[in-house]
Amino acid sequence: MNKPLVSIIMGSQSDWPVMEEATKVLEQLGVPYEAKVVSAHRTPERLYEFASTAHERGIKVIIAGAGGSAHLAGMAAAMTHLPVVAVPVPSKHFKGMDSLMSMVQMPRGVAVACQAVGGAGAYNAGLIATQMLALEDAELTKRLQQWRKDQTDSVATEVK
Ligand code: RP5
Repeated sequence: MNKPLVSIIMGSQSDWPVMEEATKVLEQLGVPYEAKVVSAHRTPERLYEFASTAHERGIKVIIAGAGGSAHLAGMAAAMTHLPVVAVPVPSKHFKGMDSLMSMVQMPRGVAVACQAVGGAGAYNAGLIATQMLALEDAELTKRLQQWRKDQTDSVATEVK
């Protein structure tokens, strides 16, 4: 596989069933990615190493998914100039409302692009990362435009 341009990080292996959704558009449109477990609170040094060196490895966009008190995206964004797309993962007790609130309300000056809670948010994280990369990639732009056309064409007019 080519060198990854998108890095998908998540707080726990248990986030993967949700975060795997982010890989779907990336695979369909041929965007190379990597996926790693990086926990803000369980592996803080791994997070520091990851976020502070991601740009040197050629990563262009980071997708960060976590549940509960989900500080992963904000902490990653604090340590890199790369765009960070946040995915609130549904949590056991509050169904991801806690994750959403901890990601969406970033104080001024450190930005994360927060998506919807759960699988749709993860899927759209892959999509928006692709759109960002397409800004500087004419071939990817063509594939993205075709992908969008195919999606539009696939929507039925009649309900049955
Ligand atoms: C967060 O705590 C993770 O992102 C995950 O969503 C949640 C639960 O993690 P596990 O206890 O399943 O490892 O750090």
